Amino acid sequence: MDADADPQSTNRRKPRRRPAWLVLAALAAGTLALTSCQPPSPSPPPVSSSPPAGPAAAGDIATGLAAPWSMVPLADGTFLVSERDSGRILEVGADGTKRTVGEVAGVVHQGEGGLLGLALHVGSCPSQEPLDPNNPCFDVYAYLTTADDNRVVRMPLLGESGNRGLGPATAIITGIPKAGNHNGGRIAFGPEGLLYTGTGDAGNGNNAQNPASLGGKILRTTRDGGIPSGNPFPNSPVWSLGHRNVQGIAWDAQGRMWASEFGQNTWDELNQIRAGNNYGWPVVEGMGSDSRFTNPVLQWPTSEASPSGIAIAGTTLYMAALRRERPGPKQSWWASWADCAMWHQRRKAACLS
Ligand SMILES: [Ca+2]
Repeated sequence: MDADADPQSTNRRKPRRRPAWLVLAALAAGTLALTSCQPPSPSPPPVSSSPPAGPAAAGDIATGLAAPWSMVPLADGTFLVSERDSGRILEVGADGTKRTVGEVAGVVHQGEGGLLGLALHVGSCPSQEPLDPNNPCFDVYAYLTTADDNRVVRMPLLGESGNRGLGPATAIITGIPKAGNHNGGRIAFGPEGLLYTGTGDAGNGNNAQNPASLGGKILRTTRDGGIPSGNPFPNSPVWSLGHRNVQGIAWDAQGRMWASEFGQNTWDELNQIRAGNNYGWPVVEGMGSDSRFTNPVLQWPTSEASPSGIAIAGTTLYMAALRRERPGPKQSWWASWADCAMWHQRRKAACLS
């Protein structure tokens, strides 16, 4: 969730309101999904505002979660869910049962900072050598705000379904700027198995254009935090720059990377991410004519939606978004399947084919 959407944010463009009820929706609850596709066009394709013809809401899976921010599926059908404010990771069963797996040490919740993104990767399994391919062990990666910075840590996921716990945390990436808002926070492993981390400008747009800052970037590292070969800048984890607040990253079947961008006053964006490219913030918001910067593939007025998590199924990109109720005929809230902290009233579409 972007800080702009947080009631405590001091830099939001409009007040947002979170529903009193929090719902972890099923995948089928993709009511907020972005389903209408437009043919590729050299100019930004129009954003559909028509109701999606895709998945229908299946109902609540789990309620009573405190600012759930990220969730990752496990092979047994359960989900790991991060609670931003409490710093807890929970396992949530398909029947809605909730259980605390552990509390991530060092989480300091302030504004939209706290325990944010989660990701899973096969771990090193020190007690299980050689690795049993039929019973791998996993590490949980978590992006969190601490007293000093934003960082990514790794913890062994212990135990079995219904009895899971967390091993000790190892810092993987440290020194990402923190603030009350624009903390970024989305992490995911790309198709080649490397770790991508979306950061925010921490309320200081200069960070996004400063190659020495980890703020306002998408980072690419090894699972240990090292700099992999092929990164665009020497000895740097920076994969792309010029971002305001990246809270959604995903890859399509062709291996192309996409990211959502939460705009300030004018345009939200969907960007196709390429190594070394500069996406313009804070010099340009939305489409521009400066050849130094890469324009978004899609943009829409910030009054329509506030984008966060994204996911791709087939050629449809689903984007969770938050928007307060508008004047006029009352519309319903929909729960996001992509990120349970996100809500929206409008659907955004992107055709990736
Ligand atoms: Ca941009």
